[in-house]
Amino acid sequence: MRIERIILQTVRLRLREPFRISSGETFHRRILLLTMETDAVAGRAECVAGESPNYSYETNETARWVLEAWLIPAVLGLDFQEPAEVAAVLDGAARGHSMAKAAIEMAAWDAAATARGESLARLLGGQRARVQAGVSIGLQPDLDTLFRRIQEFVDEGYLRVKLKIAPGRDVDMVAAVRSRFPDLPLTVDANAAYGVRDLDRLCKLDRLGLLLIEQPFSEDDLLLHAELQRRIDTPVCLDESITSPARCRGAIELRAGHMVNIKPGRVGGHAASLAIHDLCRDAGWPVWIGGMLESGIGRAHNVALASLPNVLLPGDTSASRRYWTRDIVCPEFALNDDGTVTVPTEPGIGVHVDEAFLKEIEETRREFTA
Ligand code: OSB
Ligand code: MG
Repeated sequence: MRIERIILQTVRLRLREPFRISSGETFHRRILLLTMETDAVAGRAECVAGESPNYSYETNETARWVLEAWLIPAVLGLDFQEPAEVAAVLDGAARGHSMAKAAIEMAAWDAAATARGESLARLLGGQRARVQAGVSIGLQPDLDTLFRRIQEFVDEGYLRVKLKIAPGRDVDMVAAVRSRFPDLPLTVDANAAYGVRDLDRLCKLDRLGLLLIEQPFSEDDLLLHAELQRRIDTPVCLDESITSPARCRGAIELRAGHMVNIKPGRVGGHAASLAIHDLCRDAGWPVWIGGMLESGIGRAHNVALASLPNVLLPGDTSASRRYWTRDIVCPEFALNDDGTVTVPTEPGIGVHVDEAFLKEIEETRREFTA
C-alpha cells in the first residue's frame, strides 16, 4: 500500500458540558483529524492533543507543525505492508511528539485493516464483541451537583465512575461520594496535581475502596509514584507517565504503580499500545483504555483496542452522547443495557464518517500529496 495523500482537517465541536480537570477546563474541542489515502484504501484517525499544554506538552498547534514539517513528508510515498513500518519511519523522523505521530500511525492501522477487509479490533488481536464502559466526571462546582451527575451516569448504566480530584478537593469529597454510593466501582484521577508533600494526604484515599488512583504526580516522577505505591494497597494507575513501551518497562521495574491507562493517541499509536498491553500482561498489571474526549473517529480506535484480553477494567470509552450533541460518525457509539459499548465489526474502524456534517464544522483543511 502506497501513501499517496494525507489530509489534515481541524473541526470544532462543543462539549455538551464543560470538562474540568486539575489543570484547566475545556468547553469545546478543536480536533485535528487525519485522513491517509493510499493507492488502495483510506484510513482515518484523530490527534488527541488539546488546545493548551495542560495535559502534556503537545497541543493541536505543535502537533500540526511537526506533522506538516516533519512527519507527513517522511511518510508520503511510503509503500508499507504492516503499520509497524509506518511507526518505524515516524520514530526516525522526530523525537517525542507521540500524539502527532499517533495520528498517522493509527490511520495506517485503519487503512491496513480496511484493505484486508477485517475490523481494526480483529487486526489488533481483540477478543471481545463488547467492551465495558466507565465514565469520567470533571470537577464539579459543589457536592450536590457531583452527586446528581454521578446518579445520572449510574442510571444510564455506566459500570464505573472516575472522579477528577485536585488539592483541596480530594479526601473529603471522595469520602462523601463513597458514603452516598457505597458499592459504586469508583476511581480518582489527579492529572499530576500533587507533589511529595501530599503523600500523607493521598494515603487517606486508601481507605475509600477505590479501584485505583490515577496519575497523582508529575509525569516524569516515577520514583514518587513508587513511594506512594509502597504505602498503599490501592493500585496506582499511570496515565501521563506512560508515553512509550520503554517508559512502561521502567515503571514496572520501579514498581511505580500496578496498572496503566493506555491511550493509543498518547503513546504513539496502536503498535506501542500493543507492546504496553503485553508488557503489563507479563508483569501482572491490569490495563484499561482511557480517552481524551475524542470524536467518534478516535473513539472507534479506543474501543477496538479495548477488546484486547488484558484490558481488565471498564474504560473511559463512553458513548458519543456523553460528549456531543451530534458525533461525526454513524452509527454513533451507544451504551448497551449491560453498560458496554459494542465493538464495530465492519472493516477498519468500522464506522462511517459523516462527511456533510464534517464540512459544516470544519475550520481548516490542508492536503499533502506524494
Ligand atoms: O486524564 O484521563 C484523563 C480527558 C482529557 C484529558 C485527560 C483525561 C481526560 C479524561 C476523560 O479523564 C476521558 C474521556 O472520557 O475521554
Ligand atoms: Mg488520566
